Amino acid sequence: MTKIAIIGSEKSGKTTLAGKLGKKGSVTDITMYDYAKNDKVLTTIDATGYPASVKSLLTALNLSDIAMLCIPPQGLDPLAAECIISLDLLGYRHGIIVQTKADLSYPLALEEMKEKLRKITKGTVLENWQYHTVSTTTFEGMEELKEIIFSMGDRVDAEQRSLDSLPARVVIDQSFNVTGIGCVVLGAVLQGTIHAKDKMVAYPGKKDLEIRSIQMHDVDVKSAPAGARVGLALKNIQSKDIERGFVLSAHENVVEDITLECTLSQLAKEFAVGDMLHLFVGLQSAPVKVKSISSEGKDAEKAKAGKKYLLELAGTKEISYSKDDRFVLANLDGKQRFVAFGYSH
Ligand SMILES: Nc1nc2c(ncn2[C@@H]2O[C@H](COP(=O)(O)OP(=O)(O)OP(=O)(O)O)[C@@H](O)[C@H]2O)c(=O)[nH]1
Ligand SMILES: [Mg+2]
Repeated sequence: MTKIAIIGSEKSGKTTLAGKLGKKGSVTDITMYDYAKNDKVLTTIDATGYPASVKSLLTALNLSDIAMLCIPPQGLDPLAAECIISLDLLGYRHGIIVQTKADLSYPLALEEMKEKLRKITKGTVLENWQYHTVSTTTFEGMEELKEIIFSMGDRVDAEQRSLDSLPARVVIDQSFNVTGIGCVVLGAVLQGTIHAKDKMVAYPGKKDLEIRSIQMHDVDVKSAPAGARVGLALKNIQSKDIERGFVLSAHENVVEDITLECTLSQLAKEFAVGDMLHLFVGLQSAPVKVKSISSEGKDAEKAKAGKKYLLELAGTKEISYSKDDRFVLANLDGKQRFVAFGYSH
């Protein structure tokens, strides 16, 4: 089961490409496209709420295992640059750089563009990503793209088997009420294996629940492994008590204020004590105020690009996380909005 996020330059053909990879399903600030044939199951996620909302971009990336960065013949625009920074801050492992609208370019220009992109992505997580060229108009490269996606998907699946035995965690992206069934949620199994009748807790709200039944791509199953996209009918909880970003787990930390060990992006806008930033972890987010900045035990007034700091952040609402979760900080007033990644101290 492969989950892929389509991001990149504005008007690069992302939505058209997503539409060629599956059937349009649910639409919020992300749009899902589903494909299932034989043992090949693919969910393609278009971050339709981006660039207006960075949350849409992070949601699409967090629900996926593979990112597809689309660059048209016009090249990299500020949005694609912001996408690259977000991938780097997330430490995103798997992806493909897709040169789109090949019918509007020619081989030499595409080759030059590729060399440019290789230079720009040097030293980032995208450094060794595979390149591929497509056109959704002439269908050039489309079959090969699907093969690349599925073979990467197989590699990701194999990796995820090592997560099956960890404690189960499921991130929720939709929650609604179905007459006669009750609370139904959609989400992705981050790690572990879930079973019908498992008792779990929805964080950060700390509501106990039981899994009544599990579906994967509309088929009833008894259990679902790490990496699966699932629909769950839940017992003992109402849909109003669970929302996007909630995590079903046995244990998560719940906090409003947090101290993070952060590394600022080389391209971050500097910030100071007292500034407001936006904190993201998984699909959760919260505005936070910078209470203190310190570096090697010494207080600092400002945090600067490319440097490491210990940041004390005062939150405004409860968020939940697990020890190894990677946080991302953004400054929503910035031109390039992503600032840093960090781990809880
Ligand atoms: N010639 C050509 N045009 C394309 C191709 N793919 C998409 N387009 C056209 O490019 C325009 C933008 O396509 P979209 O799929 O909306 O691109 P997008 O990246 O989703 O755009 P935004 O979400 O607005 O950033 C549309 O007019 C498409 O018909 C292609 O492969 N070749
Ligand atoms: Mg679009």
